[in-house]
Amino acid sequence: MNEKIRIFAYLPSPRVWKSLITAKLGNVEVKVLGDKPKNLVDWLWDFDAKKLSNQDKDNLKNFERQGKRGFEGSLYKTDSFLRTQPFGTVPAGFNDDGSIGIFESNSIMRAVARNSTNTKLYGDNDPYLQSRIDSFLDANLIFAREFQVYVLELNLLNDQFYNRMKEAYLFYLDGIENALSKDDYISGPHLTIADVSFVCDVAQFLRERDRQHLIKERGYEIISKNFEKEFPKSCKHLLMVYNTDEFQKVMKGFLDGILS
Ligand SMILES: N[C@@H](CCC(=O)N[C@@H](CS)C(=O)NCC(=O)O)C(=O)O
Repeated sequence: MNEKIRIFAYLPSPRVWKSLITAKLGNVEVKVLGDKPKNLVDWLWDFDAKKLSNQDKDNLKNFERQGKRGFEGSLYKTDSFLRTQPFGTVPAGFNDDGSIGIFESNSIMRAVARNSTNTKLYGDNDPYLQSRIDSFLDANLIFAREFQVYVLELNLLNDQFYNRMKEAYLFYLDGIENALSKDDYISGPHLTIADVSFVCDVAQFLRERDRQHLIKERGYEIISKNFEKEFPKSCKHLLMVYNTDEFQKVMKGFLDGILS
């Protein structure tokens, strides 16, 4: 199979899992390049991403840029990386020859789904069904963005960050719980990329439970404390989908022991 999508990112990353799970469900070839988060300072951020030596870094001073979000210090982003990835973020997706950049993990996942013959994953080529899936993905991104800020600010947690996160969590899960009262899957009668995105982002959010001591030290309770009771349909759905082969092969027990 030929590479259809390439992704450069820190690994492991639930943002990349969205595309990898979709690739498994849709039989699409995705190539992933990357390293642990702390090691990405030693990589050339490019379609042809590669690990840099100190000598390489000296020769590539013109590509040295300051990290903007989640990274401190210098990153080596090529001009062509910033042309194709205007926000300069990872995961960075590309078409097969690197001429087109695709950013935002939900959009990279959509690109994988659009390359699949399994059209059910993304609304069966029906513009309305596809747009309904997009609606869930947009709602999911707002939740995920609040969550990104929450995680980055956990050491400095205050009422404002905490309450924004709590509201975003309750709003998103309330909508998912309602959707699951009507349909077997989030966006209709079968699994779509709306479910993939939900599982990856909510699973990552639930891992706030690992950090409950820190959250308590800051004077707060974990936001997902009553997830199982408050959102029973979402919880059941999460576990059901998470336990299927394609998800397990990528997520490798990530949620084991986290839910009661
Ligand atoms: N919502 C985006 C988030 C991407 C993002 O913010 N990535 C950060 C790391 S978590 C980044 O690449 N920062 C680059 C920088 O600091 O310059 C997605 O899901 O892809």
